[in-house]
Amino acid sequence: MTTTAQCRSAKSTSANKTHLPGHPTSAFVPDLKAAFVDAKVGGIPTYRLTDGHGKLIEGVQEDSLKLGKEEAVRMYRTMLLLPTLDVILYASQRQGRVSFWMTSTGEEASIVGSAAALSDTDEVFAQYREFGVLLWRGYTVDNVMDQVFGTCDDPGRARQMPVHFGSAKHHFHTISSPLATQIPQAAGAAYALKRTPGRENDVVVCYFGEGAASEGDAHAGMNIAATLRCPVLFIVRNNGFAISTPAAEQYMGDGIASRGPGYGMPAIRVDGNDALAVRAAVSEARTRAIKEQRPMLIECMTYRVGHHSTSDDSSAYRSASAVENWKKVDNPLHRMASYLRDRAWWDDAMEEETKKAFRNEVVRAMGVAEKKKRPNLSSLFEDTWTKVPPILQDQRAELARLVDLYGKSEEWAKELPKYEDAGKDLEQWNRKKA
Ligand SMILES: Cc1ncc(C[n+]2csc(CCOP(=O)(O)OP(=O)(O)O)c2C)c(N)n1
Ligand SMILES: [Mg+2]
Repeated sequence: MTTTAQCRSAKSTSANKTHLPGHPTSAFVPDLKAAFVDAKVGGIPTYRLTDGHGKLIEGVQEDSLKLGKEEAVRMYRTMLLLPTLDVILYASQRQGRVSFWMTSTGEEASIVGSAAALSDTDEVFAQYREFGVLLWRGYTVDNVMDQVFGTCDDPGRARQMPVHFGSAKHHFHTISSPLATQIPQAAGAAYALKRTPGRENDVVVCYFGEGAASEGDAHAGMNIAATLRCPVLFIVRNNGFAISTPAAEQYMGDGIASRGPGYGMPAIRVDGNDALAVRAAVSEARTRAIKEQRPMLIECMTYRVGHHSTSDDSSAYRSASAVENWKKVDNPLHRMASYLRDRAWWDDAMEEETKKAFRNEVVRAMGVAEKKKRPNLSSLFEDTWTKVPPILQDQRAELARLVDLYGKSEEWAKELPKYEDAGKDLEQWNRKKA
């Protein structure tokens, strides 16, 4: 006598598909060699619309770009502002005026091209090299300087080191240094977004580098986004390096795009130095993410021209001549400028004028920020708790005591006036005086 379970098992083993819950439609094969799969490195193509000189590739219809003069010029101007800020802030760090900076040089097309494809209310979770998205959304040079110099006008109240931008107004979540933490956060935010009435047409956008993609959090975030069908765009900037680790040592698969099918999400590899291709790819991914309610993976292939940060010297692990070469090949700024010039949307005079105006604006804003006060000392203890807990009350009282005790010493007397209220705001918390 046979049981029902035995019958089912007999039926499934004789069928030509697995029927098992882990994968109900996998075909059975008896050939051991054919049963192994191996990802073909380089098998995923790279989407591009313009060649290395900014000319549309044969067969690409200009109309299909849906890109008018105004937006194209705005894209290029935003791309140009990035290196202006980079050059001046990088030099300022060397002069000791700023403590830290990270450049975007070489990656302008990936950053601005993607920003241009988003809605201003899409929620952005960035790594640290994508603050160009904020510039695209209207964050001003003064806002940049308030953050970098930690002034009393910084909405983050000077609590983050430079580059760790955040702006609720611009739907840009505050950057945090530990790599990849933004990936599960983005998945969670996208899950919340799809359950929030009125946000049906928004997505979450999560930027990260190919290095961060090796973190465990990348797996956790992408898998949960796929299984819960979260509308999130994972935009990877594959810039060839994770500080000193070259991409060739970062992964053995076909870049990061190959992971899309592994998680069950559509993926595309894009020429990240082609602003028009990045814009088109992100725009399509965004439309699909909303319509299909699922995540999308976009891998932008680009090159980090600058050092990793002001704390790095990349000559220790790559040759200066390689960098010089990459500055010329497929240069994102040259390609975009040439596209505009070919349509008579841009010329030498505009280029000169814009660069000069940007330089003046950055230097002006820097001078203003440098003279501003820092937030007052009491602000250190505010915002996290509705009611300041006893342990922080004790610390605040201790700081008040120290300011009272040492405030007139030479060093403190020099420092305190740099803060709003010059430390006087703390007097009310000094228990000895109260
Ligand atoms: C969890 C964690 N590990 C290590 C670091 C140090 N670190 C900062 S940036 C970085 C490289 C990241 O490279 P990638 O993700 O490719 O971004 P890129 O800097 O190239 O834009 C490393 C290792 C860190 N910030 N957090
Ligand atoms: Mg990288």
